[in-house]
Amino acid sequence: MRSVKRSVKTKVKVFGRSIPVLAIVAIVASAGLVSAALLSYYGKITMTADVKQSVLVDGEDYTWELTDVISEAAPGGETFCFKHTLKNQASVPATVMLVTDITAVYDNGDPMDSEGVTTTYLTAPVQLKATGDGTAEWTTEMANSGDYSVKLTVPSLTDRAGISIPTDIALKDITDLSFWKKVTSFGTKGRDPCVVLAIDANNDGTFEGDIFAFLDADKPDMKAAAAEYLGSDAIILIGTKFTLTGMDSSFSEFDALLSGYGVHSVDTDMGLTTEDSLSPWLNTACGAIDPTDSVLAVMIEIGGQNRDNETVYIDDITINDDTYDLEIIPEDTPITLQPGETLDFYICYSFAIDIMPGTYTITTTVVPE
Ligand SMILES: [Ca+2]
Ligand SMILES: [Ca+2]
Ligand SMILES: [Ca+2]
Repeated sequence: MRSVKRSVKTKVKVFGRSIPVLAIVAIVASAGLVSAALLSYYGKITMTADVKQSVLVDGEDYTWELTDVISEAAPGGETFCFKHTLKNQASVPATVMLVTDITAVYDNGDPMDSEGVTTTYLTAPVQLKATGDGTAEWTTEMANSGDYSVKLTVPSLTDRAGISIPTDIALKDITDLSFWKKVTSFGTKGRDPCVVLAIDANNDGTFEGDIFAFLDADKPDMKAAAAEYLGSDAIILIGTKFTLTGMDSSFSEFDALLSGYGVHSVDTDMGLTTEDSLSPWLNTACGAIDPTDSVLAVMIEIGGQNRDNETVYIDDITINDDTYDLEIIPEDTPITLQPGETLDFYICYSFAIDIMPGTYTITTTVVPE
């Protein structure tokens, strides 16, 4: 103790700074206290990364809320499709799944069954339509490509069922128009499916016709029916005059450009021809229809007075350079995106014609597998 007291007045230089010797003693004493412990580490290396989300939905990360808006107050009987994209920004494959959640409440806020609304995930905006007791549905019962095809059925002569694909191609630019079909049943009458071109004859950018309503209309006067159900627009109906003589044992290709055709608008009433080539006609002006008019949808359909108890499977629809393989993305099924891959997909919401009024909320969540 004495030596410590004596040292208090002595100044020593350490690292260029003058400190009392007492402090040095204290430091030494302090080191002496921990000299028996073990090192907890030899060194530290720290990395900081600004991590971005690997898979983006519509180019956005999880913090964005994406919405599909159906503006119609009464969507019963209709299908609405919305385009979205998935993009894998990572340098390794990423696997995701689409998960659907549906809730429904009555107008008074009480919860109710969400029956009557279905959600389908597609890789192309293919819409299925049916009237009467007709049905149009995705099926794995048989397929020409992949796992799926579309099954159309019409139990009676007053039912219709079809597939509609939005397009925007001038009539004169149609170079390829075909599909694969397999008719597996028909009753007293059966025919191959028809192709219907929805033509924007008045060039306003929309097709204002109701194809099924026009085809089902009483037609003592086709031009009057066109005025009522097609407005200022037009259709070309492509098909065969010949009834089927038997079922198809396998899928076969139907080339619409090598088939008969009828043309209908407010100023044209041309019944199904027996000619077997639509191609030259696509470059011929006829009343309101010009070769430069746009085809805004291609429909493949069965129904009407020429078919009963008919069932047909449709697959692989080719419209010029695009072939629609009619595959859906099943819910809860892994989708693998390669590095840098962008996948367009469509969410289609279908509402039953007799759906209960209320508020339906459908949420699609893109989750890591
Ligand atoms: Ca298919
Ligand atoms: Ca139009
Ligand atoms: Ca026109």
